Amino acid sequence: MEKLIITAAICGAEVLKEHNPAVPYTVSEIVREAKSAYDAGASIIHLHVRYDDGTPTQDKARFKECIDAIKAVIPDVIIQPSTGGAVGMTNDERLQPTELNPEMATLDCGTLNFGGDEVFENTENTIKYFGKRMIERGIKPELEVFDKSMIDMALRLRKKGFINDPMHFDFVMGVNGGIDGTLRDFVFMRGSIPPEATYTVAGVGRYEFPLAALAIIDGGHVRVGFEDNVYLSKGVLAKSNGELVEKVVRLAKEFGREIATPAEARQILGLRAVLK
Ligand code: KMH
Ligand code: ZN
Repeated sequence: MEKLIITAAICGAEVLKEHNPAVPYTVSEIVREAKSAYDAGASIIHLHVRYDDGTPTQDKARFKECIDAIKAVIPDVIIQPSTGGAVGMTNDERLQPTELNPEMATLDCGTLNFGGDEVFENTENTIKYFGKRMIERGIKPELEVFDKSMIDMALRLRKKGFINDPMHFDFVMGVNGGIDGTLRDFVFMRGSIPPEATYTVAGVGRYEFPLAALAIIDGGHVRVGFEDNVYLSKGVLAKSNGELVEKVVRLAKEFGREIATPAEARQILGLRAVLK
């Protein structure tokens, strides 16, 4: 079985220090959390950035500052900026980090309710626009799918040339407004992608570790981190993103799955660095 790629979604756009005091806002806090995840075994950092007061931003300069600071400490880690940003941002605002030519970035494949009156909007034209940008810049999209219909949208847009093979999906499961995080849902999502595609699973809240275990057994990959869940176990806050990654590494060991280094993750995902 392929080695396990662990992605750490260290920050997100919505989770706050009120939820867990270790949620990073400042550049140095973001570096601290990225390093804790990397040291524990993460090869990819899924990155949102904030201003010092915690406000989410897609500002290119802030992304550059954070990426440079992370790379200064852990140069080989794969940085995967978010192009989802936060609910309500415009397309061009969200796309700013792609101007820095990262190896990967997220590509959200549909619109969904995001709690209360919030709608995370990704029309077909938005997905096409983002997909085209990523092809032009050689950025590997992580296809974020919050429901089965979003897999179908990604497959249609692949046929139309807006997404290239090999596809890499991120099943984000358990969001209020998206697909639930049950075993049945996981099997449905997993069975709906092409056989040659790779996937990672990001279980939200209490689904984080059960879904991680399923992906480990199945040969998929795993995302954990404060963006998705702030608890190490029921009622116990994680002290760092690294603690969440350590738990995945322990599970992987129990099931005999080795952990991929960033170089191995680049190979598995066919990132730009290995295609040259
Ligand atoms: N913050 C959410 C609205 C992504 O990173 O691409 C969107 C999100 C997805 O987190
Ligand atoms: Zn995100």
